[in-house]
Formats: sequence, structure tokens, C-alpha cells
Amino acid sequence: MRLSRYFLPVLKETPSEAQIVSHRYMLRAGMIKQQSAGIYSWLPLGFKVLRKIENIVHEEQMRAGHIPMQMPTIQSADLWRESNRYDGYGEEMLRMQDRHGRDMLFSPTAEEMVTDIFRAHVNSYKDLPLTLYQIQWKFRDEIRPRFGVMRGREFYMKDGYNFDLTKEDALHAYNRHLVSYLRTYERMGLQAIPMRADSGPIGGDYTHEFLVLAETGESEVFYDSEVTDLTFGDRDIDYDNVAQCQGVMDEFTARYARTDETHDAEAFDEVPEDRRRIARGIEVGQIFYFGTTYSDKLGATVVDKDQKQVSVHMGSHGIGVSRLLGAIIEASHDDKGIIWPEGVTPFHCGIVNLKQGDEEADAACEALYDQLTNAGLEPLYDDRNERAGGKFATMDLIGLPWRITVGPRGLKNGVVELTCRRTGENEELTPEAAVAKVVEIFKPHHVRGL
Ligand code: P5A
Repeated sequence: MRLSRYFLPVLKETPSEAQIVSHRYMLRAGMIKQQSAGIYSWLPLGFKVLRKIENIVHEEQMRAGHIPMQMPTIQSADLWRESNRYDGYGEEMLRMQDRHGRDMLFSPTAEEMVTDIFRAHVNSYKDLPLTLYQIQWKFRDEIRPRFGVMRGREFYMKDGYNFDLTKEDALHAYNRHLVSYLRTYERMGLQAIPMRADSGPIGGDYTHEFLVLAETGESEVFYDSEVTDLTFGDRDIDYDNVAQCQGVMDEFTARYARTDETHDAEAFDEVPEDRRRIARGIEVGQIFYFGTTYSDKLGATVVDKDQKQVSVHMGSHGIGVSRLLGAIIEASHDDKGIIWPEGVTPFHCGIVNLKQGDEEADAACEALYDQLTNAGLEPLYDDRNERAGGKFATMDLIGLPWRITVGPRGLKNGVVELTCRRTGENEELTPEAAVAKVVEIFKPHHVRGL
């Protein structure tokens, strides 16, 4: 993309309504625009990162054997009356009527609807196990929407639902989700710690939240500092392998890590004092096992091997896709702007032309642009007639992890400059070597299209 042709409405001033850094930078970098409280337009740069995150979530869900689909945002109240959640959900549910006076609602989650699909089409244990998921807009009329996309009213969520014959099978699905979530967050450059949590309006007594540690997080968390040493890394996971998934689950949840809702001061005291931590965290996902709660109420049964009708065991699993943008920025920024991890960066590499209009500099930038593009990367070429300082400030603000700077002086010596946004380190390289290095850096971060 050439910046002169892009739509990147960066703001010079820091918007006064934004209280936390991720919200400030998302507004300043022209990623989002608020349209109503907690409701945002996703401008091109923000939309690009949203799609990158979404694609990683899809890849990891499909790798775990889960099946993508899409359900509507507007649902009938009757389905929610069947599960007894229509009245109980309270003010957070946005309710409306259609022209025939039928009660409708904007889906805050989709346990009921997916169970309705299941009961209409699945009759036999032979069709299990089954996990369906979607990435879809949700609406919750939060009492206090704040911090930009962090607590929105309209937000983008991956929601998945497993259907299993037995509790054991459903607990395997739970573990499988835990494993796939760890891998998902790590690909985004995040450490998200699974913590024992409270199930809230989703129900059930078996649930973990995934928290990214950040001072601006809304949840108070208590944990053994050893949990922060755990990484998922490059493990080869067979998602059908029950023992292997259980092993990862045990390894990651053996140490004390809880949100304030489930905090147990006595148990926490058993953690050695120098490892006890009280901090804040951003909830970027939550997984639930709730057994037959919904399948009993909605009549989602299958015949088992003995031809008996049994309710299926279920769980649901959510990732806050739009919230993740905020979480990533909270975890990765400096005083100049965002620092995108390679896995989610909107463009892979910036190209800054120090002397627009200089024949050689222009030609060198065009060549770099073509070579990076041909290698399957997306460069952002700042081809505007602007001062170098302004170009650097924009690149730093929008957070591209790598930048190639091209100027007549370097070109005389046959070199350009490659700069790492995170460390600030500069390296003089031939244009070919700079391209080769950037291509190499992004090899492990390739996100396939869908
Ligand atoms: C699991 C999927 C559920 O709704 N039903 C389907 C279950 N879980 S949850 O914990 O309530 O939400 C899942 C994740 O969505 C994000 N989230 C939000 N993001 C932005 N703004 C909000 N108002 C908001 N509410 C929830 C969180 O990341 C949460 O973990």
C-alpha cells in the first residue's frame, strides 16, 4: 500500500476521552472511530489488524478440529425463553420488536441458537464429538462501556460450542480449547494465563478465564509467579490425544492463578511468599463446561449405543477478538506509539523515502516495494511529500515492527537502513539483503487466508 493512496486519518492531539494507552493509540493511529458509546467503526488500519487476529483464531480453531459457521446477530426471544435466560439476562440484553410485534434481540452469545441447530440436525451419538464455532459481532448493553474496544457494547467474539456424549468427552473438549487458546494467544505475541474464574450468566461450575497481565486490566488477579514462566512454544500437539491435552492443561493450571471472584486467601497463603503476586489483568477469553444445562432445557438429545435418548454434554468457549487489539497494544507499546508483534501487524514493513521526488530514491523505494510484495508481504510505502521527521513519527505511531529507510546518501554507498521498531536498532544493508532479512523474519508468522 502507498500511504498517499491509503486512508489513515492519524490524529496529532491526544484525544481527551481516552483514559488508557491502547485507546489513545487506536484513536491517534486512525484505527477506530467511536460512533456511539461502546460502538465503533473499524477504519482501514484497525480493520486490518482485526482481520489478522481473526485469521489466527480461525487457523488455530480449525487446527483443533473445530468447524467454522455463522449464526445471525438478531435472534428470536422465544429461543431464550426456552432456556429461561430471556428475563434473567437483564439490562445487558438489547431487545427489540420486529414489525409484527415479535420479540427479538441482538445476540450477546449463542448457546441457545447453536443448541437449536444441533437439535434440528443431530440424532445419533455417531455424529459426536462435534464442535461448532463462529466469529461474529455481539451486543451487550454494558452499564459502563469504556477503554475503547476493551469494553465495548458491540464487540467481535469467537464463540465455540462443543457437543459430546459423555462428561469425559466434554472435558477433553474443554482441555482441547485450553490448549488451542494458549497457542492462539502466543501467536499474537501475548502471554495469556488461564485462571480459575466465575461462570456468570453463562452458567456451569467449571470455567477458566485467560488473562493478559496489564496495569490497566479490569480484573484483579492473584497468582504464583511461576505461571509466567510457562510458554506454549513449538509443541507438536495431537488434539485427539486425550492424555496429551490433559497434560498441557495440568501443566498450565497446577499453580495458583485465580481472578478475584474465585480467590481463596488460605490457598494463596500456601504459595511461597516471594512468588505471590497480586496484579491486574485483561480477560481475553473464557472457557466453560456446563454439562447438560442447555441440552436438557432445549431437548438436545442423541440416541446412545443402547438406543437410549440422552442429553448431550456441552461447553462454550469465547475469545474477545476485538478486545485483543487493546490487550496487544497495552502489552506492546512505548511512548512513541504501538509496537505490533509480527503475527498481527497490519503491514509487515514500512518503507520511508527520505527524499520524495529524487529519482534514485524513488526508484529504490519502488523496487523494494515490488520485491517485498512479490515475496508475499505487505509493505506500507510512505511516498508522501513530507518531512522525514513526520514520516518517522507516523511509522512509530502505527507500530510497524520493521522499517526500511531510503535516502540519496545511503544509496550512493549502495545501502538502505533497516530499523527494528521494538529495539530501535539500525542496520545498513544492501536493498536485497534488507528484503531477504524481512522475508526471513516473517516466515514463521505467515497467516494463511481462509
Ligand atoms: C463463551 C462463548 C461467553 O460469552 N458464550 C459463548 C461464552 N463468554 S464471555 O466470557 O462472556 O465472553 C467471551 C469473551 O468475550 C470478550 N468480551 C468482551 N469484549 C469486548 N467488550 C465486551 N463488552 C466484552 N464482553 C466479553 C472477553 O474477552 C471474554 O472473555
